[in-house]
Amino acid sequence: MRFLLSPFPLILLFFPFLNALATPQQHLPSHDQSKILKRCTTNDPCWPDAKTWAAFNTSISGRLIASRPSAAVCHDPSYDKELCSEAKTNWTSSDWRTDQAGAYSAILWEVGDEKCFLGPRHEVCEQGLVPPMSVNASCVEDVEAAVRFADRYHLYLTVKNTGHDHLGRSSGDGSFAIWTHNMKGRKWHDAFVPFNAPVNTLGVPAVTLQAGEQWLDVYRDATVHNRTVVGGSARTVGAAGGYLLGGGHSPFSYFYGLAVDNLVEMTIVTPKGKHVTINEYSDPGYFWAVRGGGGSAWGVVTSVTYKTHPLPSHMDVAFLQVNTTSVDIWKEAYAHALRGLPEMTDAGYTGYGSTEVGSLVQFIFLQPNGTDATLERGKLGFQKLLAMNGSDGTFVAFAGFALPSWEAYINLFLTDPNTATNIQDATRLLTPEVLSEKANDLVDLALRHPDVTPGHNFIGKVNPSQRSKTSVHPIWAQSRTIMSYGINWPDNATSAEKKRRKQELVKVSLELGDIVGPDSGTYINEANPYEPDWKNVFWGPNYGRLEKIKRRIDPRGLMACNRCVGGEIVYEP
Ligand SMILES: Cc1cc2nc3c(=O)[nH]c(=O)nc-3n(C[C@H](O)[C@H](O)[C@H](O)COP(=O)(O)OP(=O)(O)OC[C@H]3O[C@@H](n4cnc5c(N)ncnc54)[C@H](O)[C@@H]3O)c2cc1C
Ligand SMILES: *[C@@H]1O[C@H](CO)[C@@H](O)[C@H](O)[C@H]1NC(C)=O
Ligand SMILES: *[C@@H]1O[C@H](CO)[C@@H](O)[C@H](O)[C@H]1NC(C)=O
Ligand SMILES: *[C@@H]1O[C@H](CO)[C@@H](O)[C@H](O)[C@H]1NC(C)=O
Ligand SMILES: *[C@@H]1O[C@H](CO)[C@@H](O)[C@H](O)[C@H]1NC(C)=O
Ligand SMILES: *[C@@H]1O[C@H](CO)[C@@H](O)[C@H](O)[C@H]1NC(C)=O
Ligand SMILES: *[C@@H]1O[C@H](CO)[C@@H](O)[C@H](O)[C@H]1NC(C)=O
Ligand SMILES: *[C@@H]1O[C@H](CO)[C@@H](O)[C@H](O)[C@H]1NC(C)=O
Ligand SMILES: CC(=O)N[C@H]1CO[C@H](CO)[C@@H](O)[C@@H]1O
Repeated sequence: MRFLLSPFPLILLFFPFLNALATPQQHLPSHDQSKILKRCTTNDPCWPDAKTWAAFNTSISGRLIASRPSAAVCHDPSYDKELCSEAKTNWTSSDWRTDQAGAYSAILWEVGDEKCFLGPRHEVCEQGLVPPMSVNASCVEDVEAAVRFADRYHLYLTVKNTGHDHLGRSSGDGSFAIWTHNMKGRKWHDAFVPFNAPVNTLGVPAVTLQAGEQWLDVYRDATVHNRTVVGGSARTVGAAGGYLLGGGHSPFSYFYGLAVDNLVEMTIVTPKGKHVTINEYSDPGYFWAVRGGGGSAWGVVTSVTYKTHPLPSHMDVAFLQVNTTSVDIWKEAYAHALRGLPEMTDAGYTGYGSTEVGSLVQFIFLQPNGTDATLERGKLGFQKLLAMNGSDGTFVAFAGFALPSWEAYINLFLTDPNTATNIQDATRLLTPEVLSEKANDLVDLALRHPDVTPGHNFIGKVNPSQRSKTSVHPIWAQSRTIMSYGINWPDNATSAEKKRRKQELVKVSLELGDIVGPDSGTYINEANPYEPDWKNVFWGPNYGRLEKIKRRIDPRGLMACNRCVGGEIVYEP
């Protein structure tokens, strides 16, 4: 076993995410790619009156919240000295944000094109994209009541769990929200048999999570049960909501696939307001759709049951860090690093990476139960990069160490950074062929767009055995990394500046699409919120079947979100 502490500064800028303002399609000139969402918002005369809301509130035991943006407590008329000071201290805290109905992790999906920041008390605080009414759901009955109310009054319905979404799918201008965060609960099973399974079906070790569970809590509890679960590399991301519905990548994906591959059953309130249990026996089409179909398009998930796995005996961790002194050398180094990823991922490593154009490339790799031998094998991919060490002021470090447990890993490395920023990404999944043949093009793309920063929200070979049972883009069976080009802006950026950057990101998506080819795709949870060719890029050949199932499950089109199956809301850059 190698030493326990990293010798390198861990400035790991994982997970650059999303973007910007964006108004739902219904407020914009129509666009040939989209239909117009015709549902009631607070801005419309068909929005229910106060009496109707009060009666509804009573029917759900007073659980209706007039939700407000997270900085509202710092402005009149809702100024509160203590809460405002707490807001200032915790502004970038992921826990503080996920505990509020009206707070979102990327500030741009909270404020939209309006303003509500931590400025002076007299400054305005506008509602932005925060749903003005939210149900603080505590049980299935609350969810059923809310879905039926939304259907009856024809409301624009959104579903918010943690508010981490990168595509703005959990907020919505003038919408009515179901907030699932407080639906907590975990039940561990030694031998779980799905509902309606054929007799003699063998049970599997599993865990049932209520809709509001978050990964850190699940991992900690799993450890107590000597098990682990295929989940995100994050503390506060939801374990039973959007993460799963979009696919869900994990440090365990090399061995056990995506989160959707581990789903054995789900309970969900359908858009028709009915609570049902779905699995591969009870409704195979619907079950296939929720395993990658994304966002709130399919109903409101109330619980999920995942297979569990043995805890690793230890976690092998490795860092690769390259410091360069010029753009040309950075280009060469980064291209070598990209070409090395297939070898490293073949050796069983998953990882995350970030860069600073011209000066830095850094990756963290990890492998449950990895050994010196697996690391030596993976390192072979980086020989040309390692050979650059020492010339032209280039510094290359590569070091591995072992942590004694998964818990030690999560305690040290699970951080939820980039909160309250305006980051958004253009992304694609890259195959070994693209990585080895197109590395220079991928690096040049970043240099043509000085505002973007390349990075990797996930690196890894994903066990493909369940791929055909899920609706995620089939490219997941081959891909070795998510390549992302992130863009950001300060909160005080002008509308024109924001628009310019969003449009630039669309250009990056198009150029990236040209490099990887039309059959490639991306991870929908970490995609450009303004992806132009989104149906194809998000789901490829699966989109047609998804759309058919959507029409069966949601014939009245109650559940719509940005670039979700059905396509009723398509935010414009
Ligand atoms: C710090 C950070 C780390 C991340 N790490 C990873 C990672 O390691 N692996 C990975 O795959 N992804 C990761 N992601 C991306 C993550 O998968 C997405 O942000 C995802 O959208 C989060 O889902 P959520 O339910 O927590 O968030 P939300 O924003 O609340 O919801 C996201 C979407 O799911 C819908 N939704 C949520 N709950 C329900 C429900 N009960 N029923 C129906 N629809 C629902 C919402 O309407 C919305 O469309 C990370 C994101 C962040 C911010
Ligand atoms: C709903 O009712 C509760 C309890 O009476 C009340 O505290 C809350 O403010 C009400 N919500 C709204 C939006 O009026
Ligand atoms: C939401 O409900 C939970 C209990 O389920 C309660 O603890 C919490 O205070 C409520 N939040 C708001 C904002 O009403
Ligand atoms: C977990 O493993 C430890 C050590 O092997 C054992 O003592 C403990 O009883 C186990 N816990 C459970 C819940 O199985
Ligand atoms: C790691 O090793 C443990 C203990 O031998 C084993 O139970 C577990 O299945 C292994 N996990 C992986 C991912 O190899
Ligand atoms: C490499 O870059 C990182 C991040 O900028 C910095 O912290 C570190 O000191 C640099 N190392 C060397 C050897 O220059
Ligand atoms: C790169 O060179 C530096 C300075 O000589 C050395 O400390 C470091 O270990 C070398 N890196 C690798 C990966 O060998
Ligand atoms: C935004 O704020 C920064 C300082 O915080 C300032 O330098 C910059 O000029 C401001 N930009 C605009 C467009 O107001
Ligand atoms: C609600 C909340 O998360 N509050 C935290 C804000 O930050 C302070 C200081 O870090 C914490 O002590 C609070 O718990």
